Amino acid sequence: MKIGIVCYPTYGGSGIVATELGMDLAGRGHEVHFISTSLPARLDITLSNVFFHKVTVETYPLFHQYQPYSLALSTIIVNIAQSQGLDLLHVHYAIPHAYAAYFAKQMLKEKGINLPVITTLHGTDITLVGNHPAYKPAVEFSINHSDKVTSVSESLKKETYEFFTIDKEIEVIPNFIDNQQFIKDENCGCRRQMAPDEEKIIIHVSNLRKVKRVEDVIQVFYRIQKEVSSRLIIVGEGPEWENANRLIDELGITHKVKNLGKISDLQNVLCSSDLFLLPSEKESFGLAALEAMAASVPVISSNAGGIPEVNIDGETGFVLPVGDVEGMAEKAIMLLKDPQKFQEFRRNAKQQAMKFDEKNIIPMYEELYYSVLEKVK
Ligand code: GMT
Repeated sequence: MKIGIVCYPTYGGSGIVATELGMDLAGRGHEVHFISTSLPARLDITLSNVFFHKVTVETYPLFHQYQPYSLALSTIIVNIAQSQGLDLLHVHYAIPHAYAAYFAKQMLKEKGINLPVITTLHGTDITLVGNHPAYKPAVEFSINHSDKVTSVSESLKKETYEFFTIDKEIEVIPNFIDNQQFIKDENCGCRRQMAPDEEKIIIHVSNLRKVKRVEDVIQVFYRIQKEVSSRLIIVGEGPEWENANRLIDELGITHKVKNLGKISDLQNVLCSSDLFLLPSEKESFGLAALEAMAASVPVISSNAGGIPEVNIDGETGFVLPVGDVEGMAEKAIMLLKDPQKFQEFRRNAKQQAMKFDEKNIIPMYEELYYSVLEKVK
């Protein structure tokens, strides 16, 4: 198949899922055309069968800061669909990708071309942004006009039906992981660089937005380090870093917290860690938690959205109500102080990550594509 993939190029979860999916599909012999504003962060463009097409948004003073991204995107979709003979288009994150895809599809229809559109809902495109009155009707319209719609968790599917009037069946295809990438490189030296041998490594990975409740991460760690010799590693960049940093200073734990920013060697850093914290306010799935579990790291998380579908309470970690920093710290301390339970949770976490292995999940997308093509024949 010739597959077009539209995604955000950033470190956000939807871009990562789209990129990993596209590269895997290329490995299975499909021709994959990525359409994005810049090269997606994890995309290996040297792979055969993988192509990148840049969306260029022409700026003009009249537009001020509101440049017409959707217009530029639908134009390039039309061009690529025609020049490359795409069989289908898979857009990740509804806003405004499903909307731009709809208009591209209409333009192509006038040229006698039928381009099936698959939309994957990732989370904030439904729960936070999509639900806003400024966007809701357009998001609802473009979901209803996609040929197929998928969501990354049962929880997100349920929320989509709750928030919008959807007349389509939404298929749940969970996020996935390449477990092969999470085999520890004993020579990487990460652990020693992050903390002295006697300290446990507590880790949080995110784009440090408000929804991630980074201050809860700090509060939980503050309580942990009083009981267990440990260090907090924060991976990622984002708007909440200043607030988090202020709290770290106030609590007097600056010397115990390290921010690595954006890193390329996340797998080895995770493989060298002991416990992952994900206290999010909203989280449709929690790909970051799955990555930690693939590295055999138990997770202390909130019960937001789809997290409980990934992190199993009392088995792979603990799941507590959003904002319950006391409870999260208590469970973390208990686990870190009980070596036997800790090893058991490590094994469970890895086993759970195996269920989400790409080998099990990517064929679900392939089947979906074939069923869509069969329908439009
Ligand atoms: O919140 C992020 O990290 C980015 C965001 C996105 O769409 O780029 O992530 C969402 O999609 C991820 C991949 O499907 C999910 O793992 C995240 O849970 C989801 N984030 C939220 O729902 C807040």
